[in-house]
Parts: sequence; C-alpha cells; structure tokens
Amino acid sequence: MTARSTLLLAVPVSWAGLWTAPLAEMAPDLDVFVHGRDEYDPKAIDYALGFRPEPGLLGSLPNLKVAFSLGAGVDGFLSDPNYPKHIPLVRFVDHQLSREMAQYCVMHTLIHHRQQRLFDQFQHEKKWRQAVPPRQTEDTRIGILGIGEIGTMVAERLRDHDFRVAGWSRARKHIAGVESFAGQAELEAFLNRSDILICLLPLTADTRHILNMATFRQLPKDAFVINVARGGHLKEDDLIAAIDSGHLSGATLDVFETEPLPASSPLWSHPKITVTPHVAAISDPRVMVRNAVEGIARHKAGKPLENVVDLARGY
Ligand code: NDP
Ligand code: OXD
Repeated sequence: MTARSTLLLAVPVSWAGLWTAPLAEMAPDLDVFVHGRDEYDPKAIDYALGFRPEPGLLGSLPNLKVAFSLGAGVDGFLSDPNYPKHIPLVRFVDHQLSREMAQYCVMHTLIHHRQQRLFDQFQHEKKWRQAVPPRQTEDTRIGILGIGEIGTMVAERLRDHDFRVAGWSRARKHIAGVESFAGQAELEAFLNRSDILICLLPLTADTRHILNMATFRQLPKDAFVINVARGGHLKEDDLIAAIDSGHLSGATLDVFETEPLPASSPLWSHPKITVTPHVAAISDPRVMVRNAVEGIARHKAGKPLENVVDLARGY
C-alpha cells in the first residue's frame, strides 16, 4: 500500500471540480484540499498544483516537496517574490497542448496570409470581388520567437505548409527546413526577415516587453504579429501605434497584460487586431492531472522529476 500524501489545489474555487474529480479517480491515496474552499493545515501539504497561485501561498507551506504547474508557462509562479526557491517546479509539457497551439498559429497565419478578413468584409458588403493582390506562400517568411516544445511544433507545421520558417532561441536549433537564429546578436537579422512574427517565448525578465516599437521597426513593412505567449511580452500601445502608422498590417492576440482584457481596452475594437480570450490551447484537465499524478509517483519512488523548471533561467 502506498503512503498517503496531501495535495493543495490552487485554482479558482469555482473551477476546482475540473481537477478534483480526476484527482479522486486517478490518485485515491492523495488527500486533496482546495485553497480558498477547504480548511487545511499548511504543515500537512506535500504537493501543490495550480496555475497562478496567490503570491506567498507556496512559501507558507513548510513541508512542500514539489509544485506542479497546470500551464506550460510558469511566470504565474515565478512572479511571486516569495516563491520557495528550494522547491522544484514542474511545468506542463504535453503533445496535445503543443498541437492545439500549433493549430491556432497555423489558423491565424492562414487567415492573415489568405486575406480572409478582407473577404469577410466583402461578404458583409455583398461584394463579389476576386481581384486582390496574391501572396506567394514560398515568399512569406515566418519568424517564431521561442523555438522550444511548442515553437518547434508550430515551426514544423508551418514549414509543412511551405512557408519559409525561422526560429529565434538562446541556443542554436537544428530542425529540418527551419532556419535558426540564436541569441541577442542575431535578433535583428531574424526580425528583418520576418513577415509574420509569432511570439512563443516564456515570460522572463529578459523577454518582458520584447514586442515593442524598436522590435516592430525592425520587421519588414506590412509585417503581421501573433502573440500567443504572454501579455507581458507586448507593449500594447506600441503595437497600436505601429499598426496605425501603417508599418504593421495587423495582429492576432490571445494573451494580454491584464486578463480578462478590460472592456475599455482599444484592442477589442481595433479593425486590424483579432482578440481571443487566452484560448489558443485549452488542455484537458484529465491530462493535466495525469501529468501531476505521474510526477508525484516519480517523486515518491525517488526517481528524477521530468520537465523541472530551471529557476535561474525562469523557464
Ligand atoms: P519552452 O521552455 O519549451 O521554450 C521556450 C523557448 O524560448 C526556447 O526555445 C528558449 O530558448 C526560448 N527563450 C527563452 N528565453 C529566451 C531569450 N531570452 N532569448 C531567446 N530565446 C529565449 O516553452 P514552451 O514552448 O513549452 O512554451 C512557451 C510559452 O508559451 C509558455 O511559456 C507560455 O507562456 C506560452 N503558452 C501559452 C498558451 C496559450 O494558451 N496562449 C498555452 C501554452 C503555452 P532555448 O531553447 O535556447 O532555451
Ligand atoms: C499555459 C497557458 O501556459 O495555458 O499553458 O497559458
């Protein structure tokens, strides 16, 4: 029989059932408490599972052994100045998540490339208009900022649609048919050749506000921006100014500095900006729970954990 252990679930209380039900099914030897809903003894908590735990929460659990993120991005943990740095943080890495992200990026790339918004407008105006300047796929250069778990799949899928794809990362990558740019020294050359720029970086001190006016000026005229990483990567006012000046042709945004995006945000109604409510990938809670339950089993068996975040790098 396995020894019982205790898990604290740090998610909005109204959503907790999405995870408590599969936890009860997959880990009957785990006592689960929902932060904000249940009374619990902080000293009794062995493991934590959450997305954006409230600052100070994890540091208040003296016997915490491992924290598991429900997301691939862990900025919601590491922005806590009191995150207990001796506790390993395991992030969510999953094929299905990468596939959903790739679908979203391919879809919005194609909507832009095939000028679908223009045809939507023609339909609205009941206009039969075929004469729009054609865009050649082989001539369209896509640049992906961040070529990690998700960026790699996005690059491969877009390459398979015959686009000219490049990625930017810290270390050089070797992906068939995808050009690699590495490090700050190669960022400008990467931006200069990116007609569609897709951001898939983790949010860290180094990448915050990387999508700013200086970056946009280094993109070719009429470039298009897709941000699916974090709102903190983008200076929203700079994006609007770069579009309104005619330098950028538009943008698709899934993530925002403030979420939910306030009704007063000009992004909602900008004619050249598509807004989606942080839904580029919606993971199955059962898969997220299985991931954490497997991690807990590895930890209890004394095996090395997988997908542990490098706390010094921030991702
Ligand atoms: P990974 O950690 O696997 O990849 C991160 C990539 O960014 C790596 O290629 C890394 O380079 C690169 N990178 C990090 N810092 C720098 C830097 N300073 N300069 C250059 N390159 C850098 O992350 P994932 O692919 O799993 O996820 C990426 C992000 O996507 C998440 O952090 C999250 O914010 C976002 N996301 C958004 C979702 C949504 O629904 N909108 C869903 C899931 C994720 P190197 O390889 O050299 O280390
Ligand atoms: C994630 C997200 O980081 O959904 O996984 O944003």
